[in-house]
Amino acid sequence: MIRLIYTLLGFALLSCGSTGTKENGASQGITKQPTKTAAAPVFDADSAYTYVANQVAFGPRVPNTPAHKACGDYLAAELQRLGAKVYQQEATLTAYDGTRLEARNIIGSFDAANSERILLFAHWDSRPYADHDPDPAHYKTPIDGADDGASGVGALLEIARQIGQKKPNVGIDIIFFDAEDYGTPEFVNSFTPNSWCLGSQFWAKNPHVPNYTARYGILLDMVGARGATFFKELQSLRFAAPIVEMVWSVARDLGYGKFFINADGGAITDDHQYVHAGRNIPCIDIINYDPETKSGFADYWHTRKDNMENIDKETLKAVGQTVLEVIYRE
Ligand code: AHN
Ligand code: ZN
Repeated sequence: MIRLIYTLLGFALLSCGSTGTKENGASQGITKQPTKTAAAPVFDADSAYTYVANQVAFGPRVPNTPAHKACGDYLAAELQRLGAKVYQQEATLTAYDGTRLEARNIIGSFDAANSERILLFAHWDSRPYADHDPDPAHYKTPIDGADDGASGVGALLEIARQIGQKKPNVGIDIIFFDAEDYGTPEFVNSFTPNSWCLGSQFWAKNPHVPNYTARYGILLDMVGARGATFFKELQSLRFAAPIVEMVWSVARDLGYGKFFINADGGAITDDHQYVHAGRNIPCIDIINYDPETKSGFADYWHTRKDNMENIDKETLKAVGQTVLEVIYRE
């Protein structure tokens, strides 16, 4: 049995001090008792939802398919339209079974001349297999990936739209990584190391800008499902504890404590690990995870149920507004 989630022992949790507060400005569409005012724009959850739906409408974004190509073109064009400098990084990557994947990382840079940068990222491909589906007849059915894939990208496109309208103090890079979710399926009995996160592995070795770095990175992975919970992911705590504490504290300030749980979750193999390992950028993963469940992931995970029915604007809002607030406090 392949162990994707594991527990880290002997792990020291660092706490960072309080985050800065700003005393100016009116509350801007923040739900539930804002305790701090901020200059962050309002994250429009309807817009983010539409961005999620637009991706799903292409069909499963499985590498080497027309839907994947068309959606990639859409994402690049949209980033450009919103004012980003767009880089498209194409690579042929080898999957666990030897399949050659025509992959594309899509990068949008805002305020590219600014040397102070924050990196935001998500994966835009969707899983070719419903290998956790209750019905084994569907193990090889590609999933919609409304949450697993499209939600993070949708939230980041809405963040890009806001950044394009109001420039923050820091430069922002948004990366949509490809081929994250083509990892060895449950129905295959062999283990291939590093079969997940192929796009981020490639980028970490070949960044779009030589010697690329950023203050820190935030990964949005499965950030749109109804009833999602974001526990503090253990690799994030290990390498970027102050960022985790800052983000979770901002979320609590904004009234989103029911999503951002003030407790440790599991350690998850995800794009943030490769970005950290390859570029030495401290990265955190905001990911729907529940340490109480069997796999740690929700019941729709890698099943046909990960469709638009699964998406809740309230969850998108909690994550999107929190990330915007973090950016505009810099
Ligand atoms: C693994 O299952 C190895 N990692 C979870 C990362 C992931 C998959 N995120 C979405 N799908
Ligand atoms: Zn997945």
